[in-house]
This record gives sequence, C-alpha cells and structure tokens, in this order.
Amino acid sequence: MVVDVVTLFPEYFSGPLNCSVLARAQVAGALRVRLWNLRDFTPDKHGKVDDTPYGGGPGMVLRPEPFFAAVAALAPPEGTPVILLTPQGEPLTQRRAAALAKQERIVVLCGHYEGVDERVRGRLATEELSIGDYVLSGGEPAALVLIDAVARLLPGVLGNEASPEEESFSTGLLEYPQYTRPAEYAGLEVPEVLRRGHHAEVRRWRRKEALRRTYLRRPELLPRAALTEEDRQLLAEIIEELSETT
Ligand code: 4G3
Repeated sequence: MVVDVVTLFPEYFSGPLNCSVLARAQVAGALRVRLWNLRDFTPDKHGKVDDTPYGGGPGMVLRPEPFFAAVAALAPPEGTPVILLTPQGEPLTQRRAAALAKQERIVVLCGHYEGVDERVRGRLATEELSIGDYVLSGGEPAALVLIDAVARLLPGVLGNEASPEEESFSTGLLEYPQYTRPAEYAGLEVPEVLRRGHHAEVRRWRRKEALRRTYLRRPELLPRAALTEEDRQLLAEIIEELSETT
C-alpha cells in the first residue's frame, strides 16, 4: 500500500515511521509512505499556506489552493480515498481501518491551525475521519494513528506475534487479562485456572473476563458484539456475581 501524506511538518513523521511495526512494514515492502510538504504547493514559493477567516474571528485557516495542487500533483487513480483528519470526521474504527487496508493507495491530508478551508473538506477529501473526541494542534498525530492501525493489518506485516482477527474490536469485546511469569509477583498471583492450563477452562475463563471488562468499561459495545448462548450465560453469571458483592 502507498500512503501519500500531505503535511506542513514532514519531519514530524520520521521518528514514528522508522520504529517498530511501521519500519518493518516498509522494509518488507508492504507499506510505502511518501511525505509531501504542503508549502511546496503554494502558488508562489513564498506564498502563504494560511489566511484569516472570512467573516472574522480568531486564528488562521489553511487555504485551499495548496491542498488542491498537492492532490493534483499526486494524481491518485479514480476511487483512491483522500482522507482529511479532523475532529469533525467520522470515527476511525477497527472496521474502517480494515476497509482502508484493502486499498492499494490512500492520500492523507493533515490540517492545522483553527481548521481547513471548507472547499477542501467538501470537494477534495473523499472522507473525513477523526481519531477521537479531542482536538490536536495538527492532523499529524492523527495521521500516524491511522497509518499504524492500517499498516498492521496489511498482509505480511504482523508475524505470529498477533493475529488481528482475534484481538479486541475484531471480536467486538475488550481483551481478557493476560499474565506471564512469575506466577506470583508482589503477592499478586496469576489466576489458578491459567496456571493449570486446562484448555477448555482457560478458553471459558478468558471469554468470561473479556465479557466482564466489556460490561464494566464499555457496555455500549455489547449489543453489537456477536454473543453466543454461552456468552449470555457467562454474562448472567457476571451480573449475578456483581450483585453478590454489594
Ligand atoms: C483540520 C484531527 C485539522 C481541522 C485533527 C483541526 C483532532 C483530530 C485540525 C481542524 C486535529 C482528530 C487539526 N485534531 N480527533 N487537529 O482526529 O479543526
């Protein structure tokens, strides 16, 4: 997959892109990230990338021309997602990341200041995404989050270390608690069932703890999770246990 990032701060990306999974994805040839400086697409070389908002008010707005010129220069094939990261975007979800991972190419636009001229949103970006309900000083960290979430789903990027299908949000539930050695640390013991290692018991315990966490921390996820009859039984046990401890 080729990811073209249009940004005022290409250097912002060098650390994260050269570490860990993103570095390996690029070495493996699964991912290519090209960084484009928005400033290189201003009409004159000293042209401003931003200007004051029509109608007045505080702050600056990024002008449309450099964004349009950058995307024109990239000439993405018809159907290529052109993604603007903004707090006003649709939520970036695991499902959305998986859909984007099927694309051969994506273009990512990073905004700054108080925002981006509306014509970029409406006529240049094919989608607006948000990584969460908070404001960042620029779209760059959000772009890195998007690239990471997508890159780790590309074929050949994760080895056996993790299978994306089994983890949180793919199952629709939060992950179960994990332990490794030592069996006791600072008086805190690894649950007996895990140490015994009876496969079916371990599986049931993990499922129950995943359900418990989801119920307690993110109950809104439960109606959308594919729950089996056993899951409903486990949830009933959880709720029963909670009522016992009051
Ligand atoms: C465009 C994304 C860019 C318009 C970007 C602000 C948060 C997110 C920006 C705008 C951002 C997010 C830059 N902040 N939650 N800031 O995904 O109003």
